[in-house]
Amino acid sequence: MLKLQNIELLHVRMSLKNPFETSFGGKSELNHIIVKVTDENGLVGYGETACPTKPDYCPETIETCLHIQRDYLVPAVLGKPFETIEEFVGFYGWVRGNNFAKAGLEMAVWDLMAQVENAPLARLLGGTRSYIESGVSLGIEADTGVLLEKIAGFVAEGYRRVKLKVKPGRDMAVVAAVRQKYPNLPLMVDANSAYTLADISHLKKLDEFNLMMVEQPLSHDDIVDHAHLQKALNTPVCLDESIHSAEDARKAIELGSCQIINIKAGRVGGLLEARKIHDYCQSQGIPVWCGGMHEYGIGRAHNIALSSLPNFSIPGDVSGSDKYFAQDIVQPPILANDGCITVPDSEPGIGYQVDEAVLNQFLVNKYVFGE
Ligand code: OSB
Ligand code: MG
Repeated sequence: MLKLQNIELLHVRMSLKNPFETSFGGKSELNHIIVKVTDENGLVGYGETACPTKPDYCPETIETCLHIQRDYLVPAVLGKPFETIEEFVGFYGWVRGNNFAKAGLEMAVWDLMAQVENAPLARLLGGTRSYIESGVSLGIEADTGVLLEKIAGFVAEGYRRVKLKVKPGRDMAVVAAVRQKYPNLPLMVDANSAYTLADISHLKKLDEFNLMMVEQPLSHDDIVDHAHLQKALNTPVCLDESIHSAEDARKAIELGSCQIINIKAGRVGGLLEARKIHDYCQSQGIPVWCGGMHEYGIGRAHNIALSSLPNFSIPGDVSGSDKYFAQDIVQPPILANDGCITVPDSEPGIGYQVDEAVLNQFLVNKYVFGE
């Protein structure tokens, strides 16, 4: 039996090494919430709500996440005994949406449960990989020469695939330039909903470039138009924003809206739902990969554990921390070696230690509940 005796919500602000631009805007500063849970025996679990500051990727923001966590999720779970993760998420099953807010708390409980079981988180989840293949997601650059230089650096480091952010006006010519220089590079694009069905003939030009996939070309909440688009394209469509649950995945796959799904624990409310999507996709022959939300070391460690599941068969957006931050909040530093990240398998839990000194350096606010 488990029981959360104390919950801390830590608003931690960090700067990205390089500003990141997507079709909906740019950012250089992150405001994530580190969720720290302590059980009756003093064991501590960590999770991360890696929600964007502004409601530009999803409807949630750092402030809505704090509101939902403080006013609804924490009161629903504090001090309540539970045996399983299903029972735990059931405490707040009546809360609609707000998946990033839920995920930070749920992931902290997974870390705690792994420690109670004395097992690495990857093993508790059912992971089978000893290392994960890592890719990079590169923002839109005003100057294609700058983008090509960045790609050269990451390719030299050994990263296994490159994802380019695209938008109307910064798409075909950019992809053509990258393809010309790297004819065999595993390459894909992510449009973050920048196009509509009126752009079908334009998007068909992507088929020339032998891309692994095009991610979320159409509306953030659509699965119907994506099905029309997928019929017209040879390039596989991958959904990100549109998928919030295993039910969403089932509907999208039944409609033929995509051939690949990007799984982010935050977007789907936690690791339990992420694993359900993984399992359903596996049963349907649909490969998945782990997306990223510029996570700090805690969320990144959870992503590594998730990516160790067998159907995560395509390199994802989980890169080494050094791509994003001058200094991260966990030890040892999370690094890719020849494009691979080792899945921690010796210590119980997420397998990285939180560096409280660094975390406190970036701490903006702290909310403490319980004893
Ligand atoms: O659409 O996958 C996305 C970052 C923030 C919000 C949305 C997305 C992204 C990324 C970066 O592509 C992934 C990463 O490097 O963590
Ligand atoms: Mg995406």
